[in-house]
Amino acid sequence: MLDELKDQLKEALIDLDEERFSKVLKELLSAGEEPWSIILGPMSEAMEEIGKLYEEGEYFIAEMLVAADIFKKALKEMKIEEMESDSSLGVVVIGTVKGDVHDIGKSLVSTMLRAAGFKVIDLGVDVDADKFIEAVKEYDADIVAMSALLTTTRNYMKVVIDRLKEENLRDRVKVLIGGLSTTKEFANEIGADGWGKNAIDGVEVAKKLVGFS
Ligand code: B12
Repeated sequence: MLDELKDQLKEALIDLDEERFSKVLKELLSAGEEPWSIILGPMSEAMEEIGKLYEEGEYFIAEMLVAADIFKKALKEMKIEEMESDSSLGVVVIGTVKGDVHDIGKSLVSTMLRAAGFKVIDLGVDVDADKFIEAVKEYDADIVAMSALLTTTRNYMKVVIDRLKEENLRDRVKVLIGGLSTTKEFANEIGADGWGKNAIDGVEVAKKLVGFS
Protein backbone atom coordinates (compact mmCIF):
# COMPACT_ATOMS: atom_id res chain seq x y z
CA MET A 1 0.00 0.00 0.00
CA LEU A 2 2.78 2.44 0.96
CA ASP A 3 4.85 1.39 -2.04
CA GLU A 4 1.88 1.93 -4.29
CA LEU A 5 1.34 5.43 -2.89
CA LYS A 6 5.05 6.22 -3.35
CA ASP A 7 4.83 5.17 -7.00
CA GLN A 8 1.75 7.33 -7.44
CA LEU A 9 3.50 10.29 -5.86
CA LYS A 10 6.51 9.88 -8.15
CA GLU A 11 4.26 9.64 -11.19
CA ALA A 12 2.23 12.71 -10.21
CA LEU A 13 5.41 14.77 -9.88
CA ILE A 14 6.78 13.52 -13.20
CA ASP A 15 3.43 14.42 -14.80
CA LEU A 16 3.59 17.84 -13.04
CA ASP A 17 0.10 17.13 -11.71
CA GLU A 18 0.18 19.29 -8.61
CA GLU A 19 -3.32 18.45 -7.47
CA ARG A 20 -2.78 14.69 -7.59
CA PHE A 21 0.67 15.08 -6.07
CA SER A 22 -0.64 17.03 -3.12
CA LYS A 23 -3.48 14.54 -2.53
CA VAL A 24 -1.15 11.50 -2.57
CA LEU A 25 1.39 13.31 -0.37
CA LYS A 26 -1.29 13.84 2.27
CA GLU A 27 -2.26 10.18 2.05
CA LEU A 28 1.35 9.06 2.48
CA LEU A 29 1.88 11.31 5.48
CA SER A 30 -1.30 10.18 7.18
CA ALA A 31 -0.28 6.57 6.52
CA GLY A 32 2.74 7.34 8.70
CA GLU A 33 5.48 7.68 6.08
CA GLU A 34 8.41 9.86 7.24
CA PRO A 35 8.90 13.15 5.34
CA TRP A 36 12.59 12.46 4.73
CA SER A 37 11.95 9.09 3.24
CA ILE A 38 9.42 10.69 0.88
CA ILE A 39 11.80 13.50 -0.08
CA LEU A 40 14.87 11.36 -0.70
CA GLY A 41 12.79 8.53 -2.15
CA PRO A 42 9.98 9.10 -4.66
CA MET A 43 10.33 12.89 -4.86
CA SER A 44 14.04 12.80 -5.70
CA GLU A 45 13.54 9.86 -8.06
CA ALA A 46 10.89 11.89 -9.90
CA MET A 47 13.32 14.81 -10.28
CA GLU A 48 15.83 12.44 -11.83
CA GLU A 49 13.23 11.23 -14.32
CA ILE A 50 12.29 14.83 -15.12
CA GLY A 51 15.98 15.50 -15.83
CA LYS A 52 16.00 12.57 -18.23
CA LEU A 53 12.89 13.84 -20.00
CA TYR A 54 14.64 17.19 -20.35
CA GLU A 55 17.70 15.51 -21.84
CA GLU A 56 15.49 13.63 -24.29
CA GLY A 57 13.82 16.85 -25.40
CA GLU A 58 10.40 15.84 -24.03
CA TYR A 59 10.51 18.46 -21.30
CA PHE A 60 11.95 21.98 -21.34
CA ILE A 61 13.21 24.42 -18.71
CA ALA A 62 9.64 25.48 -17.97
CA GLU A 63 8.76 21.92 -16.91
CA MET A 64 11.88 21.68 -14.70
CA LEU A 65 10.82 24.94 -13.05
CA VAL A 66 7.30 23.69 -12.38
CA ALA A 67 8.71 20.50 -10.88
CA ALA A 68 11.02 22.53 -8.63
CA ASP A 69 8.06 24.62 -7.54
CA ILE A 70 5.94 21.58 -6.65
CA PHE A 71 8.93 20.11 -4.78
CA LYS A 72 9.48 23.28 -2.75
CA LYS A 73 5.81 23.63 -1.88
CA ALA A 74 5.86 20.07 -0.56
CA LEU A 75 8.83 20.89 1.66
CA LYS A 76 6.84 23.80 3.08
CA GLU A 77 3.81 21.63 3.60
CA MET A 78 5.93 19.11 5.52
CA LYS A 79 7.44 22.02 7.51
CA ILE A 80 10.93 20.81 6.66
CA GLU A 81 12.54 24.26 6.89
CA GLU A 82 11.39 24.83 10.41
CA MET A 83 13.53 22.18 12.07
CA GLU A 84 15.90 23.85 14.51
CA SER A 85 18.51 22.67 16.96
CA ASP A 86 21.14 23.91 19.38
CA SER A 87 23.97 24.67 16.90
CA SER A 88 26.46 22.88 19.12
CA LEU A 89 28.34 20.91 16.46
CA GLY A 90 29.93 23.90 14.75
CA VAL A 91 29.38 26.39 11.96
CA VAL A 92 28.81 25.44 8.32
CA VAL A 93 28.92 27.97 5.49
CA ILE A 94 27.06 26.50 2.51
CA GLY A 95 26.23 27.57 -1.02
CA THR A 96 25.69 26.45 -4.59
CA VAL A 97 28.77 27.54 -6.53
CA LYS A 98 29.10 30.33 -9.07
CA GLY A 99 27.22 29.78 -12.33
CA ASP A 100 24.82 27.27 -10.80
CA VAL A 101 21.31 28.14 -9.62
CA HIS A 102 20.05 24.70 -8.54
CA ASP A 103 19.04 25.18 -4.92
CA ILE A 104 16.77 22.35 -3.80
CA GLY A 105 19.49 19.84 -2.91
CA LYS A 106 21.65 22.49 -1.25
CA SER A 107 18.71 23.71 0.83
CA LEU A 108 17.88 20.16 1.92
CA VAL A 109 21.46 19.69 3.07
CA SER A 110 21.27 23.02 4.97
CA THR A 111 18.09 21.94 6.69
CA MET A 112 19.46 18.53 7.66
CA LEU A 113 22.69 20.03 9.00
CA ARG A 114 20.70 22.50 11.07
CA ALA A 115 18.46 19.77 12.41
CA ALA A 116 21.52 17.68 13.29
CA GLY A 117 23.03 20.46 15.43
CA PHE A 118 25.11 22.71 13.19
CA LYS A 119 24.74 26.46 12.86
CA VAL A 120 24.26 26.93 9.11
CA ILE A 121 24.97 30.07 7.12
CA ASP A 122 23.27 29.52 3.77
CA LEU A 123 24.73 31.85 1.12
CA GLY A 124 22.22 30.77 -1.53
CA VAL A 125 23.06 30.05 -5.16
CA ASP A 126 25.61 31.35 -7.68
CA VAL A 127 28.07 31.98 -4.85
CA ASP A 128 31.56 33.18 -5.80
CA ALA A 129 34.82 32.57 -3.95
CA ASP A 130 34.87 36.06 -2.38
CA LYS A 131 31.51 35.45 -0.75
CA PHE A 132 32.59 32.06 0.63
CA ILE A 133 35.85 33.56 2.00
CA GLU A 134 34.08 36.53 3.63
CA ALA A 135 31.56 34.25 5.32
CA VAL A 136 34.25 31.85 6.58
CA LYS A 137 36.02 34.80 8.21
CA GLU A 138 32.90 36.48 9.54
CA TYR A 139 31.36 33.37 11.10
CA ASP A 140 34.60 31.57 11.93
CA ALA A 141 33.29 28.55 10.03
CA ASP A 142 34.30 24.97 10.75
CA ILE A 143 33.08 23.63 7.41
CA VAL A 144 32.62 25.08 3.93
CA ALA A 145 29.98 23.06 2.09
CA MET A 146 29.52 23.45 -1.66
CA SER A 147 26.91 22.15 -4.07
CA ALA A 148 27.05 21.84 -7.88
CA LEU A 149 24.60 20.11 -10.20
CA LEU A 150 26.21 21.04 -13.49
CA THR A 151 29.37 19.44 -14.83
CA THR A 152 30.34 22.93 -16.02
CA THR A 153 30.18 24.45 -12.54
CA ARG A 154 31.70 21.74 -10.37
CA ASN A 155 35.23 22.87 -11.26
CA TYR A 156 34.54 26.13 -9.46
CA MET A 157 34.78 24.19 -6.19
CA LYS A 158 38.51 23.90 -6.81
CA VAL A 159 38.68 27.67 -7.30
CA VAL A 160 37.17 28.15 -3.83
CA ILE A 161 39.58 25.63 -2.30
CA ASP A 162 42.53 27.45 -3.90
CA ARG A 163 41.26 30.75 -2.51
CA LEU A 164 40.99 29.24 0.96
CA LYS A 165 44.65 28.27 0.64
CA GLU A 166 45.67 31.72 -0.56
CA GLU A 167 43.90 33.29 2.40
CA ASN A 168 45.60 30.85 4.81
CA LEU A 169 42.21 29.51 5.83
CA ARG A 170 42.49 26.01 4.42
CA ASP A 171 43.94 24.53 7.65
CA ARG A 172 41.13 26.04 9.70
CA VAL A 173 38.14 24.74 7.72
CA LYS A 174 37.04 21.42 6.35
CA VAL A 175 35.61 21.31 2.84
CA LEU A 176 32.53 19.21 2.15
CA ILE A 177 31.10 18.91 -1.35
CA GLY A 178 28.08 17.32 -2.99
CA GLY A 179 25.54 17.55 -5.79
CA LEU A 180 24.70 15.53 -8.84
CA SER A 181 27.81 16.43 -10.84
CA THR A 182 30.22 15.41 -8.07
CA THR A 183 31.63 12.08 -6.91
CA LYS A 184 33.88 10.86 -4.14
CA GLU A 185 36.69 10.60 -6.68
CA PHE A 186 36.13 14.17 -7.80
CA ALA A 187 36.22 15.31 -4.15
CA ASN A 188 39.61 13.60 -3.72
CA GLU A 189 40.87 15.02 -6.97
CA ILE A 190 40.20 18.64 -5.97
CA GLY A 191 41.38 18.16 -2.40
CA ALA A 192 38.04 18.37 -0.56
CA ASP A 193 37.83 16.66 2.83
CA GLY A 194 34.50 14.97 2.29
CA TRP A 195 31.73 14.14 -0.17
CA GLY A 196 28.08 13.43 0.56
CA LYS A 197 25.78 11.47 -1.74
CA ASN A 198 22.63 13.02 -0.29
CA ALA A 199 21.47 15.16 2.61
CA ILE A 200 21.53 12.35 5.18
CA ASP A 201 24.93 11.10 4.09
CA GLY A 202 26.18 14.69 4.03
CA VAL A 203 25.33 15.14 7.71
CA GLU A 204 27.17 11.96 8.66
CA VAL A 205 30.26 13.11 6.77
CA ALA A 206 30.02 16.61 8.30
CA LYS A 207 29.88 15.14 11.81
CA LYS A 208 32.96 13.05 11.09
CA LEU A 209 34.79 16.09 9.75
CA VAL A 210 34.34 17.93 13.05
CA GLY A 211 35.06 14.83 15.12
CA PHE A 212 31.54 14.10 16.37
CA SER A 213 31.14 10.53 15.16
C1 B12 B 1 14.87 21.37 -11.23
C2 B12 B 1 16.02 21.47 -12.20
C3 B12 B 1 16.33 22.73 -12.72
C4 B12 B 1 15.66 24.02 -12.23
C5 B12 B 1 16.28 24.39 -10.86
C6 B12 B 1 15.31 25.11 -9.95
C7 B12 B 1 15.85 25.25 -8.56
N1 B12 B 1 15.31 26.22 -7.87
O1 B12 B 1 16.73 24.53 -8.09
C8 B12 B 1 16.02 25.02 -13.39
C9 B12 B 1 14.88 25.04 -14.38
C10 B12 B 1 16.33 26.45 -12.96
C11 B12 B 1 17.22 24.31 -14.03
C12 B12 B 1 18.09 24.98 -14.88
C13 B12 B 1 19.12 24.35 -15.59
N2 B12 B 1 19.38 23.03 -15.60
CO1 B12 B 1 18.59 21.77 -14.32
N3 B12 B 1 17.74 20.36 -13.45
C14 B12 B 1 16.75 20.31 -12.58
C15 B12 B 1 16.48 18.85 -12.19
C16 B12 B 1 15.27 18.35 -12.99
C17 B12 B 1 16.20 18.56 -10.72
C18 B12 B 1 17.24 19.08 -9.72
C19 B12 B 1 16.74 18.87 -8.31
O2 B12 B 1 16.22 19.78 -7.69
N4 B12 B 1 16.81 17.61 -7.82
C20 B12 B 1 16.28 17.21 -6.50
C21 B12 B 1 17.31 17.41 -5.40
C22 B12 B 1 16.74 16.93 -4.07
O3 B12 B 1 18.44 16.62 -5.70
P1 B12 B 1 19.92 17.21 -5.84
O4 B12 B 1 19.89 18.64 -6.19
O5 B12 B 1 20.71 16.28 -6.68
O6 B12 B 1 20.50 17.17 -4.34
C23 B12 B 1 20.74 15.98 -3.61
C24 B12 B 1 22.18 15.44 -3.78
O7 B12 B 1 22.76 15.77 -5.02
C25 B12 B 1 22.92 15.98 -2.60
N5 B12 B 1 23.52 17.31 -2.63
C26 B12 B 1 23.26 18.41 -3.37
N6 B12 B 1 24.04 19.42 -3.03
C27 B12 B 1 24.83 19.00 -2.02
C28 B12 B 1 25.82 19.66 -1.29
C29 B12 B 1 26.49 18.97 -0.28
C30 B12 B 1 27.53 19.67 0.51
C31 B12 B 1 26.18 17.60 -0.03
C32 B12 B 1 26.89 16.87 1.02
C33 B12 B 1 25.19 16.93 -0.76
C34 B12 B 1 24.53 17.65 -1.76
O8 B12 B 1 21.93 15.98 -1.59
C35 B12 B 1 20.67 16.39 -2.15
C36 B12 B 1 19.55 15.75 -1.38
O9 B12 B 1 19.59 14.37 -1.47
C37 B12 B 1 17.82 18.17 -12.62
C38 B12 B 1 17.74 16.68 -12.92
C39 B12 B 1 18.40 15.83 -11.85
N7 B12 B 1 18.70 14.59 -12.21
O10 B12 B 1 18.69 16.24 -10.76
C40 B12 B 1 18.24 19.04 -13.82
C41 B12 B 1 19.71 19.14 -14.24
C42 B12 B 1 20.60 19.24 -13.02
N8 B12 B 1 19.75 20.40 -14.97
C43 B12 B 1 20.50 20.35 -16.04
C44 B12 B 1 20.72 21.44 -16.93
C45 B12 B 1 21.50 21.12 -18.19
C46 B12 B 1 20.22 22.73 -16.65
C47 B12 B 1 20.47 24.00 -17.48
C48 B12 B 1 21.93 24.18 -17.98
C49 B12 B 1 19.49 24.00 -18.65
C50 B12 B 1 19.68 25.16 -19.64
N9 B12 B 1 20.01 24.83 -20.86
O11 B12 B 1 19.56 26.30 -19.30
C51 B12 B 1 20.05 25.12 -16.49
C52 B12 B 1 21.23 25.66 -15.70
C53 B12 B 1 20.89 26.83 -14.84
C54 B12 B 1 22.07 27.21 -13.96
N10 B12 B 1 22.88 28.16 -14.39
O12 B12 B 1 22.24 26.62 -12.92
C55 B12 B 1 21.18 19.00 -16.20
C56 B12 B 1 22.67 19.02 -15.82
C57 B12 B 1 23.52 18.17 -16.73
C58 B12 B 1 24.97 18.26 -16.41
N11 B12 B 1 25.58 17.11 -16.37
O13 B12 B 1 25.55 19.28 -16.24
C59 B12 B 1 20.24 18.09 -15.31
C60 B12 B 1 20.97 16.88 -14.68
C61 B12 B 1 19.10 17.58 -16.23
C62 B12 B 1 19.57 16.60 -17.25
N12 B12 B 1 19.51 15.30 -16.98
O14 B12 B 1 20.00 16.99 -18.32
N13 B12 B 1 17.28 23.01 -13.69
